Amino acid sequence: MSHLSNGHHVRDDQLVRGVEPVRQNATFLTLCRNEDLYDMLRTVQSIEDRFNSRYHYDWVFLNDKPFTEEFKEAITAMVSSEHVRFGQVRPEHWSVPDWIDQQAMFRNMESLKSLDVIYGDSLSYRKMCRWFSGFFQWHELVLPYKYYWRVEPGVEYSCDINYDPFTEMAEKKYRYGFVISILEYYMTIPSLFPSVVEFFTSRGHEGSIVARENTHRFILEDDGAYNLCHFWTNFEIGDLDLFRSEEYTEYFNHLDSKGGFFYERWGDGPVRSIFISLTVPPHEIKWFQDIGYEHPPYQRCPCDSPTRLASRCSCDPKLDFTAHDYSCTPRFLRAQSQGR
Ligand SMILES: Nc1nc2c(ncn2[C@@H]2O[C@H](COP(=O)(O)OP(=O)(O)O)[C@@H](O)[C@H]2O)c(=O)[nH]1
Ligand SMILES: *[C@@H]1O[C@H](CO)[C@@H](O)[C@H](O)[C@H]1NC(C)=O
Ligand SMILES: [Mg+2]
Repeated sequence: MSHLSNGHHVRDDQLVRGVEPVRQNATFLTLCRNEDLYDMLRTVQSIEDRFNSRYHYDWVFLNDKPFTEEFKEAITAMVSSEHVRFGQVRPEHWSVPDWIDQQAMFRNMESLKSLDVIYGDSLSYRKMCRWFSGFFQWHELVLPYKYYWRVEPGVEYSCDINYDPFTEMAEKKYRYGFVISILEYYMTIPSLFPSVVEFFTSRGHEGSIVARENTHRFILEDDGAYNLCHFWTNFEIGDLDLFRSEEYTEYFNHLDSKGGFFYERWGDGPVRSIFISLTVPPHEIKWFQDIGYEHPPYQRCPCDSPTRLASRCSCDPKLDFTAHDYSCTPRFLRAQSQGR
C-alpha cells in the first residue's frame, strides 16, 4: 500500500500502471429507512470490498424521516468515503399533491391490490417512485454532484470492479449506465405511454427533443406501442444534469400533472427509460456488462471466464438474468447497434 497526501490508500499496482485514482464529481446515493440498517451495512461492505475502498467516493443517504444516531454511526463506521452525508427528503416532495383525487387514488389502490400487483396498494412506494422520477436530482445534498450511483439496501456486488465506472462515464461522455433491464407489469402503467406521447406531440416538430439517433427500438414495438422494457433502476449510474435539464423537467412535470404516479403506480424505471431511449444518443448509454450485481430475485453475473477470474467473481453465471425471458438487454443491444 502507498499513501497519498490526503491519507488515502491506493493499491500499488495502480501506481505502477501510473493510474492516479482521480475522483470524479460523483456520489453514491441511497434512499432507505432506519429499519434497513443491517441490509445496508452488508451492501456497503460489498461495495467497499469490491470497489470503494480504493476510491473513497462520497455517499449520500436520504430518508423520508430523520435517520437515527444508531444508523448514522454504524454506516459511518462502514464506509471509507471522504464524506458521508445523511439527509431528509423535503416533505413537499414526499406528499400527495393537491390535484390528486385521493378517493379515486385509494379506489385504484384497492383494485391493483385485488389483482395481486406488487406494491399495488402501497402509498409510500408511489411516493418513492415519484421522488426518484422528479425530485432526487434536486435534493440539496445531491445538487453539488454531476454523477450518482444508486444503491439500495440488500443489493450485493459479486465481482471486483477494477476500474472507476464514474471515470468511464466522464471520459466517454456516457449519460446513463445500467446493468439489468426488465419488463414492467402492464397494470402499473396503462396510461403512462399515452401521456408520454401527449408530451412529445405537444412540443411539435420545432420543439422536438427526440434524438436524431436513439434507441427507440429498445422500448417500442414496430407498431409504436410501448413494450414495457425499462432499465432496472435499483442500479444506475447517471448524469444528474440530464435529469436536471429543462427538457426532463418539463417531461416530469407533464407526467406528474397526469396523476399516474398515484392513480396507477408508475415506476421511475419506465419513466426514465422511455425518456432516455428517445432523447439520448445510443453511444451515450452504457451497459456495464462486467459488473456482477444482485438485487433479489435477479442478478447480473458476467459469463465469460476471463472476466470472472480477473474480477474474482463469486456469482454463478448460470443465474445471470441477461438472457432470461423477461430481460430486455438483448433488445437494448440490438437497438443500440441499429441507432435509428
Ligand atoms: N426512506 C424510505 N425509503 C424507501 C421507502 N420505500 C422505498 N424506499 C427505498 O427506495 C428504494 C426502492 O424501494 P424497494 O422497496 O427496494 O423497491 P423494489 O426494489 O422495487 O422492490 C430502496 O432504496 C428503498 O430503501 C420509504 O417509504 N421510505
Ligand atoms: C459538479 O457538478 C455539478 C453539476 O454539474 C456542478 O454544478 C459543480 O460545479 C461541479 N463541481 C465541481 C467541483 O466540478
Ligand atoms: Mg429494491
